[in-house]
Amino acid sequence: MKDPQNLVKEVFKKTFNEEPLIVRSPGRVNLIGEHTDYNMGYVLPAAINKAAYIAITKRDDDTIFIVAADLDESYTTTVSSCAYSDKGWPNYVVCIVEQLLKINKKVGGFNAVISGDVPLGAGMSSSAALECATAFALNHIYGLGLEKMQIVKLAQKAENEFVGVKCGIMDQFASVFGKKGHVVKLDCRSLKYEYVPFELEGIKIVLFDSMVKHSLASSEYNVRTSQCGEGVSIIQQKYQEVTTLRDATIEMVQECLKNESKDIYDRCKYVVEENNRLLAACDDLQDNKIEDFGQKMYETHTGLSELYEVSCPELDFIVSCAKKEKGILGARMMGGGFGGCVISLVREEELEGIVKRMKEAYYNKMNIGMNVYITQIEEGTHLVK
Ligand code: GAF
Repeated sequence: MKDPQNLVKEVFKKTFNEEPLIVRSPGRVNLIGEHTDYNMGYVLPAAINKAAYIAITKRDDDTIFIVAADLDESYTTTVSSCAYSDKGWPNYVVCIVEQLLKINKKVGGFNAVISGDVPLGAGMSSSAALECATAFALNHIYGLGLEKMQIVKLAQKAENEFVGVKCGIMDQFASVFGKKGHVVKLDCRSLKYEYVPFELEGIKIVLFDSMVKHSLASSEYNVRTSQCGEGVSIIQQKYQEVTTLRDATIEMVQECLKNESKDIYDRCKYVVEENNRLLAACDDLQDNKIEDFGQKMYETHTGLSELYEVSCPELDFIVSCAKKEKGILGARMMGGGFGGCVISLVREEELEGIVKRMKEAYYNKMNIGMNVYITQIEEGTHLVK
């Protein structure tokens, strides 16, 4: 595959005969803290070495002309109509223009070429990456004066409204605020964040891609958000101070939800436990207890699989194989679920053998060829030129 940064540059020059501005916006991993963001808890993501790229220049008219370099396709609409396309891909750009207009930002036409190497549907936030790249680029060329956090919120709103997923803020935040060599501990309620160094000697963050595309993800995701909301309303009848699951304790969940439907009880139990687990995992990091951190990743997977029920047989199988490998410190499904990747921490000296065995085991059991990504933690959204 051609380097996407060079690709957008070349295709732009060939198509428009101009020197574009180029923005890189990365995909993300999340070490621990899954399905906690929309419950106003904590997350621990990082931006990675796979990203969406947009090459862009202003136009004098109202036209939006977008080229998808990888697909060799183009799409034209106007700012005033912001018409969506049946092709799908242009909409991740158009939805951002739509959101900018909604907050009365003056955007004119533009030429753009997009590309990227964030695998689609693998739970690494390819859509958030493209949306953030677009918002950042338009902010720059049209001098809209948006702060980074406003870009994050705008891109999240675009995903909520256009994709129809009531997602939290983690993916867009990680893409924009990521920092090389660090994970970001984000408090999703106050939006206060802290950069925590994550350069572990001899340990790699490895993603095992189940290659299962998460078709259930949007609908079941929204079911989970409302089940959590239902749990909160019940707890609130006794404890008025609880406005989100972030405020609830395990004791409150036991007391108020034990006699409710198993779904509500299990979902809420998982979220409260996961939030506590993340805080304990951050202490492990600080104390350099990386084995303990890894164990918590396994516990998260069990919670996501058995209580939150967002895993699938393929992800469960990958995690069960990981548990047999001494060189893997921890592994769990990552992101919304129902497919996508397992994130793991792997000892570098054993990496080669582990990758080989994991691929073989997966193929033998599922008859699916697995992709493996060895990630590095990189900077968040920025101009590359
Ligand atoms: C998806 C969502 F977009 C995030 O906001 C987050 O909720 C995640 O699933 C689960 O932690 O990636």
